[in-house]
Amino acid sequence: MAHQVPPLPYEYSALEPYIDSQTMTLHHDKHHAAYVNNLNAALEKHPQLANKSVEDLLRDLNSVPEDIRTAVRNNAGGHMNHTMFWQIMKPKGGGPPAGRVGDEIKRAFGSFEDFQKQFNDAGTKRFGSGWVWLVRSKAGKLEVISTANQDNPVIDGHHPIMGNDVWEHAYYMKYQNRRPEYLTAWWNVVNWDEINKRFK
Ligand code: MN3
Repeated sequence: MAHQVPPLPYEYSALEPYIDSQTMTLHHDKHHAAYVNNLNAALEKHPQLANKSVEDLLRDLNSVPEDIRTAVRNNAGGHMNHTMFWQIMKPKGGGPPAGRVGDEIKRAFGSFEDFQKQFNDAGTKRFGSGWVWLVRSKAGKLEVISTANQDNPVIDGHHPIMGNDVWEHAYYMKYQNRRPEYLTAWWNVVNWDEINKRFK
């Protein structure tokens, strides 16, 4: 069964005013769909990979045939990243993190505010396109990292707990060149319940 774009778990307009409806429509229906289509096209050449999850493909990229390795890295990455992204947002989200993830963030970063600052800084400084993440590192520590393009942290053995998309397509229509403003606004739609699930 070919990979498919999961439906958005809310309306395109649900994250207004922080993320506008037109951005959500294009981002989900066009950008995410393109990653899925390109992934399926690449995998058609190697049917033995058809039943592997995107995560399994990315965790072991060296076992993916070389002729499709870059396509899988970019497009399985794009599919996995965006599938998480829609889930870790919700209307009327935000606020300080509850549950275990809130405690662990405080322990690792000093305070929620210090964590937000580090996350926003890493997202602002990512040159070009990419993502900013909270991960549980390979060594078991909570860390803020950023990755280029559609690289998912699992490629380097980290567990992605949450991430924000800093490609221009994620914010340009509403925020134009003001990426830091988007990064700040994004905290209003963060779904801490889902992030706590991912943390476990
Ligand atoms: Mn995107």
